[in-house]
Amino acid sequence: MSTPVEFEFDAPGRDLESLKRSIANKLMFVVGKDPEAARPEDWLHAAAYAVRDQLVERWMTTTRAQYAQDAKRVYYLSMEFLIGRTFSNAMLAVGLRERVKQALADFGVDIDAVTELEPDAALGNGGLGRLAACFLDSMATLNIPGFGYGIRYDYGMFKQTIVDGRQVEVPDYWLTHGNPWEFTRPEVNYRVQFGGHVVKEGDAYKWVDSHDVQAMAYDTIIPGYATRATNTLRLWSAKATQEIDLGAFNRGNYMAAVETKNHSENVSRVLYPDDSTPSGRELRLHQEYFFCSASVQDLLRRYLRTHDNFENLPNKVSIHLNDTHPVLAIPELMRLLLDEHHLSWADAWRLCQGVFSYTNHTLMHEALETWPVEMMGRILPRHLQIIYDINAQFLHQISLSGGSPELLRKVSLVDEAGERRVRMAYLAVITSHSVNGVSALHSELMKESIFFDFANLWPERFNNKTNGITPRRWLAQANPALSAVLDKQVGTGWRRDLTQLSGLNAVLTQPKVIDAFQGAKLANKQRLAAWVQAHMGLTIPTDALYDVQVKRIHEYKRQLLNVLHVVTRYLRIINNPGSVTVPRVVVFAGKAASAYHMAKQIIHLINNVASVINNDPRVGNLLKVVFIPNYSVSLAERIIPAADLSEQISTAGTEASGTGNMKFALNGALTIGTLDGANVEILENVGADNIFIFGLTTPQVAATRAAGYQPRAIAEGNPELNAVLEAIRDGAFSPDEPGRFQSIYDLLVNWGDHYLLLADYAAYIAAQEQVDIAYQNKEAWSVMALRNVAAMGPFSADRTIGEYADKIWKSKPLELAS
Ligand code: B1N
Repeated sequence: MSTPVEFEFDAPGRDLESLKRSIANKLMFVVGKDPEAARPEDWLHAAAYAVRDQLVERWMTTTRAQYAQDAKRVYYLSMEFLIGRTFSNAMLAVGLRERVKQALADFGVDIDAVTELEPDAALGNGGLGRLAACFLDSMATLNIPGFGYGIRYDYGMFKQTIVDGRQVEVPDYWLTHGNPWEFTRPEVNYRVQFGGHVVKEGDAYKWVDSHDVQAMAYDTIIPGYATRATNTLRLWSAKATQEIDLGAFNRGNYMAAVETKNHSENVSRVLYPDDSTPSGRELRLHQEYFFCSASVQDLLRRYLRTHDNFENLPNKVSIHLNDTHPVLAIPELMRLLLDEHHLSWADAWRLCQGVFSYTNHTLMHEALETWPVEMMGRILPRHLQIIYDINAQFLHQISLSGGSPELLRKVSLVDEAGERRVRMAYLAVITSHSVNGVSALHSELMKESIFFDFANLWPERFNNKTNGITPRRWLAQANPALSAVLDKQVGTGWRRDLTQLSGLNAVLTQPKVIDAFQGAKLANKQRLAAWVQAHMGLTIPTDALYDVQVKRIHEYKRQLLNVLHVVTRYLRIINNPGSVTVPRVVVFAGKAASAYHMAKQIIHLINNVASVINNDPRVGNLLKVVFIPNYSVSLAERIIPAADLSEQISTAGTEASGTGNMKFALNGALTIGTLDGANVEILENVGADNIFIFGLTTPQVAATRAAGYQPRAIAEGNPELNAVLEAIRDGAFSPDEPGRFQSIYDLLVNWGDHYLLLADYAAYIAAQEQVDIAYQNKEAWSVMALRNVAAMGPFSADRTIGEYADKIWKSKPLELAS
């Protein structure tokens, strides 16, 4: 780095008067508003800039320390970062929430009202994107020098509206009012090439005649909690290399002149709304390469500021691949090392193996990304060559060590069956020094299924890192009521060391603790009920059991199984009055991928079931069903703290981990769930008496399928189930169109019920009956819930990131003066 510059500046003051002056200044000089005319959004922006100032100095201190200590940097490459809102989180991190609240109040502004105006940064679909956001929070909090790299989508996850019970997608242009948290970096930009072809000049390869797009950086500060460390999330936006096509412009065709520009800039326009499935479209491949190329160029440039050769790259750089979406970073790093920096193949390959590590997030076969060779050759001709070369060397090595032709075919990077396709997960596994799954069960299954042959070849490469969640957002911020109870009982240290919650075990049977817990839960139900009333015009009781399933809508997650229970309960209430005594509010929320027809049918069914049940006078407050539209991080923060029961009911072996399961338990909900994903570890930590486990295990699922599963026989053998299915089929919930849900009936009864809902139905209903019995003893229930809270220490993302840092990245915390 250059010689330090002597520089005077006013450190942003933290006292009330300084904050007020800062907010007033921001309103006038940055937002450009007269306080007389300022709208609530303007106050939000002014306050956001004032809070951001508190982070900037830390940010620079951290960067300087990284250079001074020549620290190893971790680059977390992810197509998705599901950040949510930033204002509250930033205030929490710098410990200024109460003072900012007071400052705003002194201007007559209600902090809660303006907080609600901030749009979510919804640059992700679901669990994978939210995990990336939790990881950034934990890396900063643990002083790990980390950078997130991703795409600054103009349009994030679509907004879900419900029209006549159906999902309708609306674009999410989240940048309408500007984004006060980002720093635009027009000077940080890289050329990203597409198309063209490769020419050989002597021994060297040149990629020519490409059409190019510029990647331009936008930086967001990621604060650590109660530390001076901050990290950076750098998101790339596509800019045309040429503003306009001068040729076309001069010929007088203005529209054609700007068309190319629009075309280039489409690369970062919109997030693909598919969760747990690949989209396989050409624009997606452009997006993946776009951000990989910019990120790898950027991190190499940073490395070369302080190093004059690449020998130290693996000691100074870790590149983590969040699923296969960023796997093109591998051939891109190879290309840059070979073609731009003229390293030998052997050196370049050794360096790649030293820097890359990979996390797998799903086993579902249809979810594994592959790209047609034809498409990749057309868009990324040099990368396809490099992939071929990697494959040739790898297959050669396998055959030298006695691999059969059959094995070679199975492990090849190119799937030759049908249209030839590149298997991105295999490229990740072959290159990475570490391959991890996201829960103990998933990591085992990963070795037995999709990576079986590779786990035989390199057992030492495979490991588990069970997911975690940040306690800052998911407890301190989302649930102030419960946080206050915990602070009183175990102190405030759990925010940085979640295992301190185990201190609850010593006090959780005391009546005053139980009372306080119940008070917090009630307050959270009231907060949710008020939202449902205000936004949906629906009244829900606050003395009922809140039974909640919020997550993406997917057949494997089995929202339909939950519906089968709801309808069972409904039929019991009307056919057998008095048989159901525990009032429930069943809450659903979640988005369906826009092209996923069956998931959309499920949403339609839930809404139709809700309107029939909610309007049936025989039911009253015994059962209410709510589908909350447009599930998001900020809605999760409102819904999860209000839950009593957490639905985690995926078919065993399908949910890689789940992280919602952890959020609910941390907020004092009991889980009803299968032995799937991280539910297994939640069970181990809370104990079998404090969770409702039901259903087939993973081996039983396999055995059931292998034995020739007959869902129709199950339906016919269970009159109550049969009545439920027939009610759905015959239009009890769609009287205006009785055949509407025939396809759902068929899915379960006639088309094989792939996810074994009917096989698990009886066990699920029995578990729900146990829930009712348990809930009738409110004290005992609260004690069980508190035991869950007390046991959530291991599910902090700080634990997860600590393990990644130690075992995979070998990165050390930065030393910062406090
Ligand atoms: O990743 C989460 C896990 O907790 C969930 O169990 C898992 O389903 C989720 C393609 C995915 N796996 N795969 C995806 C997302 C977007 C996409 O385009 C796949 N998401 C998961 C965190 O480990």
